[in-house]
Amino acid sequence: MLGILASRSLALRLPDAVRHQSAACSDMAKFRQVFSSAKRIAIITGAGVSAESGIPTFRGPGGLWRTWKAQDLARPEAFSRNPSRVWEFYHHRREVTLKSKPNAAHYAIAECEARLRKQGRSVVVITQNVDELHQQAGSKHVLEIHGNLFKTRCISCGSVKPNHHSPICPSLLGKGSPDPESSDAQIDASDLPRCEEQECNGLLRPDVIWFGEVLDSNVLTQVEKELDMCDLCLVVGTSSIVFPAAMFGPQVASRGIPVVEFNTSTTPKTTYFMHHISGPCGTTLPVALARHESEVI
Ligand code: BJW
Ligand code: ZN
Repeated sequence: MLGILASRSLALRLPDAVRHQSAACSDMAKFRQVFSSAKRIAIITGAGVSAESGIPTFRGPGGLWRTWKAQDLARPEAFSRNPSRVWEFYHHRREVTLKSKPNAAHYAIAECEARLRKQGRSVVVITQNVDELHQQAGSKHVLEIHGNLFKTRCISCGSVKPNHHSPICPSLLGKGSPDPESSDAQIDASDLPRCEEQECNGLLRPDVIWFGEVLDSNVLTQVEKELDMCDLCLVVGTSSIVFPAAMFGPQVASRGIPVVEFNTSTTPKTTYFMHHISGPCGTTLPVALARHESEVI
């Protein structure tokens, strides 16, 4: 009794940062407990997982390109109106991403998947990211719900092709500076990336999902299946404000399944989840997903 009173009065006197830290520690301990018995783990990721690889998040520092927010450029109307500007934006992001490497969070997820597979358990990554860093880290089961920066789609014939060229076309060489003082390169559409299918020559666009566009129905069907089957769900480095991904975690939580958020901040969905583990996921995930003492292999 005295012990409880003492720890309560101590907690009252603790500065906020220390109190949050101790809450985070106990959430980590609780996470490790549910993790040890989970058989099917779904990991939903967002831009925060790649932040420590040097790729700016959409809504954090460095999220503006020149004076535009992602939602100004990542939409079909922006591409119809000014394909040159939108290609400059994507060319810049492709170049930044090509120079980036997976970080400790990507590796922790990939290593966890490989280890658990040997135990007859599974991990699926449901990512909003378009940077391929999960695959580069070694994750095998990845569902890319917002497409891929290194694939192009022809707006005439629909052909989708992988493309890692740097630059993607000669006219974009040296273009795409994010500096707000830079002006548009105003590249003629005939010099932007074009389709190489026989006799097509249609304009190519990045094979990503823009605002107002529907997600690939095959991918969504697989996502639904995984969300229905999982017995533990992690929501990592996403602001949880873009639909439909914003609802994936709450949807799993509504089945009574533990959902744990890993983020540097709380989000509008934090209150739906069983635990929130605060901090950069390059630090928290390696601890969270490390081999548990109960694992036999
Ligand atoms: C860290 C960290 C560290 C940082 N460690 N954490 C229902 C209601 C209202 C609106 C809609 C609705 N349904 C559909 C809509 C419209 C729209 C939408 O959601 N709008 C909202 C803004 C309200 N959705 C759509 O249009 C979607 N389509 C759709 O639903 O079709 C049907 C339909 C259409 C229209 C009407 C109704 C139905 C398509 C969405 C496509 C999103 N596309 C983009 C661009 C992809 C291509 C590209 O990369 O250019 O996807 S937008 C951008 O946001 C990108 C991201 O994947 C997505 C999510 O961002 P994310 O990953 O969460 O990043 P941030 O920056 O927001 O957050 C980073 C987080 O990390 C933060 O929380 C940090 O704290 C944290 N962090 N460092 C841990 N080290
Ligand atoms: Zn074509």
